[in-house]
Amino acid sequence: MSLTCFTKSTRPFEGQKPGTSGLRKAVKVFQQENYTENFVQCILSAMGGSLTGCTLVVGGDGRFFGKEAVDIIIKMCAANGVRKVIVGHDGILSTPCVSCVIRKYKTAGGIVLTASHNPGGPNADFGIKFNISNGGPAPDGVTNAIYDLSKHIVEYRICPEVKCNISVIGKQEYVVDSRPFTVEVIDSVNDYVEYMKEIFDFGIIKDLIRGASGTPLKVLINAMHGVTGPYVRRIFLEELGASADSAVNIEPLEDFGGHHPDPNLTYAADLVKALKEGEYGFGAAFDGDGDRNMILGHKAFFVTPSDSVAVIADNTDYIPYFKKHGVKGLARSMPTGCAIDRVAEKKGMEVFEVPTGWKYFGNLMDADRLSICGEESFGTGSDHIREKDGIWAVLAWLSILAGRKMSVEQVLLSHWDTYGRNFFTRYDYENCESEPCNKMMAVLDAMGSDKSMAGKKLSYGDKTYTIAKIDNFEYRDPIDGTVAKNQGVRILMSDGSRVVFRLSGTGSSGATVRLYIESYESNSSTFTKNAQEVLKPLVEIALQLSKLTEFTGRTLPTVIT
Ligand code: VG1
Ligand code: CO
Repeated sequence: MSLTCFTKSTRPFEGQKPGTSGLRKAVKVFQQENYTENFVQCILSAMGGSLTGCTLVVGGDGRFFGKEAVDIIIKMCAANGVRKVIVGHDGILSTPCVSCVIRKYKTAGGIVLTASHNPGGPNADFGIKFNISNGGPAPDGVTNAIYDLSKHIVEYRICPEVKCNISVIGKQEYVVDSRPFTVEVIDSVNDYVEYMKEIFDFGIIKDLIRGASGTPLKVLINAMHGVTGPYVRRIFLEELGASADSAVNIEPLEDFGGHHPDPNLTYAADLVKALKEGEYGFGAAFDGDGDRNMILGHKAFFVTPSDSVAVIADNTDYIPYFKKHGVKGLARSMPTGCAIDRVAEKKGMEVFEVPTGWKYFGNLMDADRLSICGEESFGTGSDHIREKDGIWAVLAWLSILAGRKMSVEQVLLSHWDTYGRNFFTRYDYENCESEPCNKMMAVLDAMGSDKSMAGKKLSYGDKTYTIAKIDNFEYRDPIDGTVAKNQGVRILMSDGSRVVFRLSGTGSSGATVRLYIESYESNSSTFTKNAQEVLKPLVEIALQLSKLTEFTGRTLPTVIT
């Protein structure tokens, strides 16, 4: 029996503009009649000629409203001429896994249902992201096209008769408008785990954990009730033989247990606390959709994400994937600390500075100019896929610890010994009012064209910095020439220290100001100092210069990392 499709008329919704990583809004916004359907139709329509007969991957981080969204997407894919949809079991696929599956099965792209590190549940956030055929987040050209379509949409296509049970693994076949249509529900972790076993030597990591040649390494992995739970169970407990108490919060929950599924020192405080007690030698946490990671050593020794990616880039000899494929180049997002630049310089490699957001790395990887990259926001990854990858980062770290026979702290100390230390911190002022934040950014932006700023001396306590240059970061993609403007105001000091201000593009309401501070030290007596103390003068200078408290009314940040 051929199922019938319908064209339903609709009206545009305002603000369906994807941000740094997809469209993120309150669940209640997505639940409005036609809201989700409109956006999905715009994604499908933006695919143009590649839509008919294609295969798409659909999955998400298991948050509230995810299953409803999967159902809508399947019904709309059926009606829009898609040939096949590959869905994660129960709708569960981590963001890196979606990227892996898109690439492995050479599909036209995928739709990821997540608001990543934003809280979930009926009163929290939902999100929809589109990934293209390279497995990476859609570039600006595509998301702009989706947004333009959303402003003029008058109808969408749906086939309500396609009833699909996503809790059963296997193929379900349909005939829709006389065309065959297939939904294949896949195991959420198999493809990803197989790939990780190709990239890393699981035997070596297993030996490290069980202490085959010395003391066992006790690890604690916190999945924060996000999507990584099933991956953690399979990889760390079953494959790598870590004891059952090595993994916590591994049941994905629709509301992440009421927490922010964001692996940083504030929101993963329970991991920090457990590591401080000293029983564990290694700790890690992931965000809701599994693309972010936080790495801690014994006694909660904190590895900044900017250092983490630099260490991985410096130690690729311990990772079989890089021995096989080589390392073509390195990159970081603009606000990320510059530790990786030093590794690139020493190794004679290209290093790229791109705007915030993983979508800017994809072209460089596709052109074979980039292998390892990261963001200060706990994102680390490589060209094995086109998303940042939390579990990959942990496996990379464990491979390095095994190879170098050192603790996390020793690896960092040896890294700083070679390269010096880029002290880095980020202050987030979440949920501010938008207007005053926009004004503050405009004032900072104007400083860029104020000739009197260069050479200006700014002091706090006995520290004095001289402004070398202020600008608003602009990026020209070296591969396709597209230009991304207004990516954050940079205040560059004459000694190489940097202050960066930008507004978040992942919030669902209001504004979040991010203040990034970095300063470099080559004197080894400073390496073990507390970053907050070292950076305090520069933070204070940044706050005075921007008049942040006057504009936002905030005297303290919500999160410091
Ligand atoms: C934040 C981070 C950025 C990251 C993005 C998506 O964006 O700063 O580095 O790529 O989140 O991460 P913003 O615009 O809020 O600063 V995730 O884990 O949400 O996919
Ligand atoms: Co994420």
